[in-house]
Amino acid sequence: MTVIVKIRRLGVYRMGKILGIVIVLVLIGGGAYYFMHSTPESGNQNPPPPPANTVTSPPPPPAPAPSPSPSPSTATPPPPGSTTQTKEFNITGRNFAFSQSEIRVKRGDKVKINFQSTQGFHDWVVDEFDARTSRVNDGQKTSVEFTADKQGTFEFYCSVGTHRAMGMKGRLIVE
Ligand SMILES: [Cu+2]
Repeated sequence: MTVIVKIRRLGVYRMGKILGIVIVLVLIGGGAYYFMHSTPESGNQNPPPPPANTVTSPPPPPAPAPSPSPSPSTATPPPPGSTTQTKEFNITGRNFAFSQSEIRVKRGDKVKINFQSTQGFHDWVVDEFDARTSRVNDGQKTSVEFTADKQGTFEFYCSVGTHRAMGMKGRLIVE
């Protein structure tokens, strides 16, 4: 009985010894592994870049100065709705002139021309806005409406015969 116990104890002793050796080997191997992978390889280190690189590198382009918000008076459409108003003009025509030679409105305005002939056969026309009254004789009235959606100075005239060349014209100024 005691021999078996001794053998068993010996076996346990040997098992423990082997286990201890294995643990030591694992620790050594792990340490070696850690050591190989954590140590920097000094031979492969790149030399620091020459200082000339930083000297010759161009400076960053200067940022564009922030410009104040532009006021494009001619490029943007007029604000819708609220500021639009109808401007009405009463104009008469005779041989050979209009009662007024200049009409001034704001861009985006609706324009209404009430035209009456006091002498002769006339109309009132602005080509750029496709605005044209009917032709009327002495005492007759007519009218035309259009939107002055372009800025500039335009000529209004009478398209009857040679009336325009004879002086039946004027300026429509859209500001
Ligand atoms: Cu005329």
